[in-house]
Amino acid sequence: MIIGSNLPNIPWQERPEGCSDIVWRYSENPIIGRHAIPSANSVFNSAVIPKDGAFVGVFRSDSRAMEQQLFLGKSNDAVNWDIEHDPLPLFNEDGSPAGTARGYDPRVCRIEDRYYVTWCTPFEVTNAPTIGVAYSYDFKTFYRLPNAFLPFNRNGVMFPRKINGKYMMLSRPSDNGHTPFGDMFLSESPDMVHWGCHHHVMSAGGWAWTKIGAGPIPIEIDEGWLLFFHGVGTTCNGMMYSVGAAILDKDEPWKVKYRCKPFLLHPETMYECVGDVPNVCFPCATLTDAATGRIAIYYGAADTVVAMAFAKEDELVRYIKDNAL
Ligand code: BMA
Repeated sequence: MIIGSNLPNIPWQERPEGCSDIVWRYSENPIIGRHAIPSANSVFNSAVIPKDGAFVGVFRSDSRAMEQQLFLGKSNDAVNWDIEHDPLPLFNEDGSPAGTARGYDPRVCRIEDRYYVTWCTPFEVTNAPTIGVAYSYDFKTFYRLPNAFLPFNRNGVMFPRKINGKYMMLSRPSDNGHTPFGDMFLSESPDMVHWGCHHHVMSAGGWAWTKIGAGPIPIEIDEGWLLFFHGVGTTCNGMMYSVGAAILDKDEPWKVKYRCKPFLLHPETMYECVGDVPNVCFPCATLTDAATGRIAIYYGAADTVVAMAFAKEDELVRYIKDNAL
């Protein structure tokens, strides 16, 4: 059972006839093409969230000068997106400009009256990757907070509410390059500025033998937190990014209750296997409807376009438990 809002207007398609997959793709993928912004070389690894009966999102685009920036977008149906042409401007909390949101792989999380964006951002001076944090009340003006961690870190993913009075964020310490290792950790904060009390959550292994990283904001369910993550295996031909899932403990979410042994989505379509970086399915967001248990998953495909897939919470939870490591 999903603990959350009823959102009957999220995108949905029933599982195709004859398909027995637990996660199945949208038939009209990709939903966002590589030139959805005039300056774009690619639009991928992006995050969406409901707002006022419609949907908003933060989109990663690599420009034709190969600058990595974040862009705001909006949509009435969460399939057809209107993405702004200029990168997201940031402000300091005193209202002074703080540049644009340079970086990649945004996640968006609503906590109480704020929308938080976390993304992989170059740390001042060094340009080393770390987790940027900004918040907005209206999804128009975003205020930048201090970076959450020291470099090098990627895949900062917040929980949508405080747990035991603390904000919590998953992350994946990394290196300055393409990182041939990586486990998932969880850090706590009393104020969204100071992050500590670090816990180990999951190690790379199985089909994700090189590294793993949290994907969309964890979904609260009756038995804990449903977490989609990306996992990477390295072959003689490079890295493959697939999607897996686990269920974390509700009150101590660094404890993994069940981790699904098989992956749920693996690059196999043309738009996942061919692009700027072949063989990548990189999930950054979900939309859920508590009443029906429907889950729409948004993922970047081949570092080039945005695609969507679907799952039903009850089937997925049963599958994770029946196939737990
Ligand atoms: C990771 C990030 C992701 C990307 C993936 C595959 O390190 O850069 O944005 O999707 O590599 O290239």
